[in-house]
Amino acid sequence: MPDHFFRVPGDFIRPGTLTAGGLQAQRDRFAADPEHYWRGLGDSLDWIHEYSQVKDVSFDRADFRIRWFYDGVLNVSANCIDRHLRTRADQTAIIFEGDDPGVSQHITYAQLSEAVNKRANLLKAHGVKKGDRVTIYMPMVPEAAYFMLACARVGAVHSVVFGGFSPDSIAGRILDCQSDIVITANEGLRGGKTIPLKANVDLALLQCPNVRHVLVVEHTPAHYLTHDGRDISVPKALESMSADCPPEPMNAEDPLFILYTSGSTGKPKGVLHTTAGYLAWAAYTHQTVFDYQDGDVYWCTADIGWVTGHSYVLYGPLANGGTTLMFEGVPNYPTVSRFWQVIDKHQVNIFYTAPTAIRALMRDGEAPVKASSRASLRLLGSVGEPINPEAWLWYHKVVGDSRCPIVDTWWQTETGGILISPVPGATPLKPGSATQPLPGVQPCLVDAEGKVLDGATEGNLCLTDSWPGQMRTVFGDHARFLETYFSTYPGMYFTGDGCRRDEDGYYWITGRVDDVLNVSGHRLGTAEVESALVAHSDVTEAAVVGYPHDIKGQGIWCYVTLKQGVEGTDALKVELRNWVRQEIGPIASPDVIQFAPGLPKTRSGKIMRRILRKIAEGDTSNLGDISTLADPSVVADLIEGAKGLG
Ligand code: 6R9
Repeated sequence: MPDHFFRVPGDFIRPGTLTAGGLQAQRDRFAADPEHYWRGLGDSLDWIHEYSQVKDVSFDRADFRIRWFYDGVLNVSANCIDRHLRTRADQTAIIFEGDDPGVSQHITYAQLSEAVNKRANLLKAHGVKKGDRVTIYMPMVPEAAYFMLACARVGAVHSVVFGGFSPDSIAGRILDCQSDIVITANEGLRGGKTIPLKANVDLALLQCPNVRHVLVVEHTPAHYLTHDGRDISVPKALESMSADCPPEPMNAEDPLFILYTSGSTGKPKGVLHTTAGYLAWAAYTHQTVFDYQDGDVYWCTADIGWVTGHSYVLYGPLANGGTTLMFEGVPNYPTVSRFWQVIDKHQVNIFYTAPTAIRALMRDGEAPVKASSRASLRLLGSVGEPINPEAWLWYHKVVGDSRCPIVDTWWQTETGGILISPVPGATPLKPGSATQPLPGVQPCLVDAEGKVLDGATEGNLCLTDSWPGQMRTVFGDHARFLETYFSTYPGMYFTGDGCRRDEDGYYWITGRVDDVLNVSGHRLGTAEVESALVAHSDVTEAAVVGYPHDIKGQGIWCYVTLKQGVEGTDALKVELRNWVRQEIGPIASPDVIQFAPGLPKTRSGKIMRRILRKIAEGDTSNLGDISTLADPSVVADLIEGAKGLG
């Protein structure tokens, strides 16, 4: 793959776009006076009581603290709504595009204000107080946004559980954060199918006797079972609610939300984010990375159940007074042109999605994309996993008509917002690289012993100092927080990712370090091999894991999904093996190629390598929990297909 710069076309720059000079000025300001630089972010918020203290951080485990803007008082919903009403009451805040292409809705800031205030009063009427945890299990509809903001308005801590999770997963999360209110909808809609959200909650609550109330949004006409005294119909209850609920004054460090995320071990962790720092970072990064300006229509396809939905569907865009699109559906319903049709219908300027979606759409070729205009697009974004150069180039050329820059944004649930990313008017791009840290972000690469590595090198990605959007703790388990993130390399936050830094100072995330292979003493990123495989014209997707090998220590096992109509022959295996040797080198030569019609993925599209490793190791007696997979049935096929290969 070419390792050259893509320069952003000159006509991308508008008045107000951050250019190379402006970005460098920000970096210089940070270097000269960090506190003054951070104040610029704090001052972008609307405060009830101004803060005077900017930052109080120590990553030393004996004396640990992370506090930002910590003597200030503010409210997140007031920042996302009230402060815009004077100038933007009639501007669209949220565009809703339903699963059914015939359904869409524009919600103005004035309408958003009324909706959120009423729901905030509804929460209060059901006993929700500042600091209480509220579980939200909803489809991608405006009601989800209304209730998240209503929680913020009354000072309650929301815990959004992705609408694809099972009753058991819901129950585990409700119990872990001791939440006694659940908000759900009777049904969700995705790809023309209904999802029985309320019925799932009913099952979950068999394990959660502590839950007092379930507030039910009526999204479809379908009837649902009502447990008397516990379940409340939201539309009925709203009839008597006032549209005036004063925002609760919150300390900068009061919790805003909990979001559960999986680690490499144990049950999901409740990542806790607080009020001011999180919002300041979501707003700053949304504005800077997407060059968001007044009037832009911005669409992030992430579900509100993931951190990307929190920061870049909801909080960042609304803090900036933006117009954000919420899409209920899926990329291939009713047709594989759906994304591009939505872009034309709503004249979307900025489009932010995940590599897995792009690779899936690549399979169907260019025609479904080219059937749309996409003339409104000016910027494309990628998040969630390394984007292989092949997919990057397709995204750039086919979706973006070679016009639109791509921002490959690296971050995590734990980081609250983007940390490493191009700034599109300023940073020359390299396909597959998240490029450089944003101003104020201080990454470093360390070796296994914790030695900091300089220059062009490869190592484990850490952050040597805090940024405002950093998570503050694991809910209910601060010791686990310190253990997971601050013990591997004392004094630093360890991301769990491996990373290469090239001679231009560009960062290339190589994937989770738990996925690093050591083949004959050579270190190799699984993502590198995958990237090479998917660059082959017959391959759609690939997942690579290590397995024990008598001579090399670890061998390379490649699960490969072929394009439709391509036959998985032995000749093709030989060809792919040679292809990888050619793309990376002989050390990367695959030992096993297994053709796989489907890969085990979480519902957010991440490949579950843990399962693939077990299958490759021949250790299938204990695969662990596979219930969170989008399609658990692929596992049996893979076990069958693996027989006799290793
Ligand atoms: C935002 C989000 C975090 C992990 C992270 C890394 C991977 C995310 C990436 C990327 C390469 C990118 N990741 N963005 N890898 N390039 N642009 O996805 O949060 O679900 O917590 O996942 O995803 O491995 O550590 P989360």
